[in-house]
Amino acid sequence: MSDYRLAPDKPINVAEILDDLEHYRPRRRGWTWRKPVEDLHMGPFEYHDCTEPLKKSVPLPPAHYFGNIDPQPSPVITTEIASGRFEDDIRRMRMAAHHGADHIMVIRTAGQSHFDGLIEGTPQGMGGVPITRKQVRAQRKALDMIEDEVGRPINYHSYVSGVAGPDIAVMFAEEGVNGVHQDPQYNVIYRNINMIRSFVDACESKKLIAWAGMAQIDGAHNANATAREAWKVMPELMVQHAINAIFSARVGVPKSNICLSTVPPTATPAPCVYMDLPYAVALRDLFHEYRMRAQMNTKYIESSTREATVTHVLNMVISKLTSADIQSTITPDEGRNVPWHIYNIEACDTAKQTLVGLDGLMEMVELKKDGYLRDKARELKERAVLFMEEMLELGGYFAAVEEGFFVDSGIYPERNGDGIVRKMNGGIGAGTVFKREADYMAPVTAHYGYNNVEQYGGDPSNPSALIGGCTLECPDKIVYIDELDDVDNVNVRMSETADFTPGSKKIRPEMEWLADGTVMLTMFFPAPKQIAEAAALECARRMNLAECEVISREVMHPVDGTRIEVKGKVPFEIDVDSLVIPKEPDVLSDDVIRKDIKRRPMKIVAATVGEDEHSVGLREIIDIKHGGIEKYGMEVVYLGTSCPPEKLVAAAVEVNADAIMASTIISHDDIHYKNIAKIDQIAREMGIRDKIIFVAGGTQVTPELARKAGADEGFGRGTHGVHNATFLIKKRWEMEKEGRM
Ligand code: Z98
Repeated sequence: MSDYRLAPDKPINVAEILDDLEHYRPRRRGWTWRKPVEDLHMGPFEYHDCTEPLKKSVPLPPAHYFGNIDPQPSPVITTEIASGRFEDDIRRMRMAAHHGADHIMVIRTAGQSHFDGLIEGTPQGMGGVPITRKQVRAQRKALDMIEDEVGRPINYHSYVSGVAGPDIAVMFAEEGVNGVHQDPQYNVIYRNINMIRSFVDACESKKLIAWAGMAQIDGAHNANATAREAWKVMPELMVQHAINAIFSARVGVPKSNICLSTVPPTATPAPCVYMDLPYAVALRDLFHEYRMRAQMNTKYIESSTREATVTHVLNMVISKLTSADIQSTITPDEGRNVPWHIYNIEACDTAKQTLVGLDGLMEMVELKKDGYLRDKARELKERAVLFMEEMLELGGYFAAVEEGFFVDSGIYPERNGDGIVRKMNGGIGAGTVFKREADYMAPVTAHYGYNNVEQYGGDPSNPSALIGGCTLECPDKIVYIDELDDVDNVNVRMSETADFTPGSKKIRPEMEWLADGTVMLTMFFPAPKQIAEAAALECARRMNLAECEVISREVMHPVDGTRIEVKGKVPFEIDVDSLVIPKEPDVLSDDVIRKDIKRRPMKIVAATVGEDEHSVGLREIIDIKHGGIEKYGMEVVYLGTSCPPEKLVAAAVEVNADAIMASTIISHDDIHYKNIAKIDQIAREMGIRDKIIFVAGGTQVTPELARKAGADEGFGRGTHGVHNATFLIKKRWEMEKEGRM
C-alpha cells in the first residue's frame, strides 16, 4: 500500500491517488452531520449556531480583519461536481473542502439511469461519463486524505437510480459512499422506467442504504425543475416526499437519515419569500421527523453569477428561517450549465458567508404563529392531503401516475392536463419482476425480503455466513475491474496533460479540466443584445480564443447597452520559469504594529519634496481613512508639499522624529532620486542619519533605486500604509538591536 499523504503546500497528486486502487479500502461508512458547539468563541466574536471549526481551511476573504477565523455554519454544505473527469474533480474536491464543503455530490454526465447495469471497467464510449467503481474508489480515497487535512469528515454522494439502481447501491455500500439520491418516483416520472420494477428495486437499494448508514435524498426537486410553473406543484411535491419518506422508513432507513429534497419553488421577480416560506413551513410541519436538504432554485437562473447568487442567498434565508440540515450550493452550474471549479468554490463561499452572516438570527426573530404564513401553510398541506386522498380513491400511486397526476402545472385540485403519464405495464424493464422461486437463495447481507438460506444450512439472521461473508463483510471478494478501453481512460487523459501536472513547469488557464485553456471574458457594448453578442464573439476571436461561446447576456438598456459573458480557449501555454514573480509584500499584522507603537511611540515627519505638489499618494499613506499609518497610532508631522530637503531634515531634528517620509512623483531628469540622495546627504551632515529611518515613495520609485540613492527603503505604485508601517517597525527593531535608537 502506497504511503502517499497530502502535503499542505503541494498540489494533490492524482497519480498517487490512482496508484494501487485495487487494494484501497474505505475506512468508514455512513453519513456524518456537523457537530454543533455551544458558546463558540472565534476571534473577537461569539457564535450561536456554528459547528466545530476546521483544522485547515480557506476563510472568507475579509477574515483577515478578524484574525483569519473561519466559522462553520450548522448545515452540511454540499457541492455538486459534474465535470465528468473524475481525475480533475479530485482537485476540485480538495478546494471545495477547504472552503467548507463536507458533502461532495458527484453527478454523472451520462443520465446513468439509462444504463442497464453497473458500469465496471470503463464507460466504453457509451456517451457521457457514468460513475464506475474505479472513480468512486479513487475519489473516496482522495476524500479520506482531504478530510484528514481539513479535520472534518466529508460525505461522498452520488445517485442510485435506473434499472441498475440496486447494483449501484451495492457498489456504493462496498466503497464507503455516504449519501445517495434514491427515489423510485424519479425513475418512473423522469426516466420512464417501469413503475413496478422501480419500486421493487427501490426496496433492495434502500435496504443497502440503511445497512451502510447512508443519508438518502429524494427526487421531488425534479418536479420543481420540470413543471412549467414550478410554484404550482407545491402540493404534489409534498405527496412525492411523503411517498418516498414513509416507503424508505418502512424498508428500514432511519428517519434521521431520510432527507427531503426541497427547493424554494419560485424566484424573483416573483415575491418569492412570500410564496416559498409558507411552503417550507408546511414541509416542516408535515415532515418534522425527517431531515431537510435545501437545494437552490436553478430553474429560473438566466444570466450572470450575480443573479444566481441573489437567488441562492434568498433561498438560504428560507433555509435559515426553517433550519435546513443540508444546504446545497449548486449555483450557478446547473442553471447556466457552466460546471466550473470557480463556481463550485464561489457557491460554497456564498453559503458559508450567508449562513454565518445569519448566525443567531432565530434568537432574535420568530416566525409568526398565525396570520398569512400559517394560513397559507395550512392551505398547502390541505391540498396535499386531498391529492393523496384522490390518489387512494383512484387505486393508489401507480393508478395516479397512469392518470397523469404528477408534474401537472395546475395547483391541485386544479389540473391542466399536462402531467407526465406512464403506464403500469410500460416503460423500461416492464415485465421483469418475478416471484422468487421456492429454492431461491441469496447468501448476502442487506437483502430485501427473505434470503432462504436455511434450506442450505444457513442462518437467516446472518445469511452471508453461509459463504464466509459477502462482499460487504469481505471486500477482498470484490472483483476490481480496471478500465478496459485503451483509448479513453484516465491514464491516457493524464498522459496527454502530463506537462501541465500541477506543480510542474507549464501552465494553462483551467475551468474544469486540467489545461483546458478556458477563460471567461466580461464585456459591455453600447448596443442592443444581438449586436453585442455578435461583437463579443468577434472580439473573442480576434483575441485568438478558440471555441468561443456566449454564456450569458444581460440587457442594461434595450438599445444603449448589453453586458455579455463569453468563454473561449487560449491557444498557448505559459512556461512558469519565464514569469517574473514579484515578492509577496512583507506585512506585519495590525495587532503587532499597534502593540509596538504602544510600547514605544513613533514620530514621523513627512512631505512631498522638491517642487512636487502631488500630495495624494502620501496623504493616503498617512491618512486613517484608507488604512494609512495614523491608524496604528503613529504620529505624523505633515509639512505639506514642495518641501525643500533641508527643511524636511531640519524639522526631523526639531521634533526629534524617528523617521522621515518623503514622497516624490515628478521623475524627469531623475529628480526624484536626486532629492532622495539630497535628504540622505543632509541627514548625514547633520549627524542624524544613523539614528533616523528614511523612507521614500512615489509612483515612479523603485525600491532598489531608492535604496541606492540613500533611502532605507523605497515604495512604488500599489503601496499601502501597512507596507510602510511594517518597514518602519522592523527597521526600528533592527536599529534597537544594534543600539542605534
Ligand atoms: C440534485 N441537482 O438534486 P441520472 N435520482 C434522483 C435525482 O434527482 C437525480 C438522479 C437520480 C440535482 C441533480 N438530480 C439532478 C432522485 C438527479 C440522477 O439518470 O444520472 O441523471 O440520475 O442534486
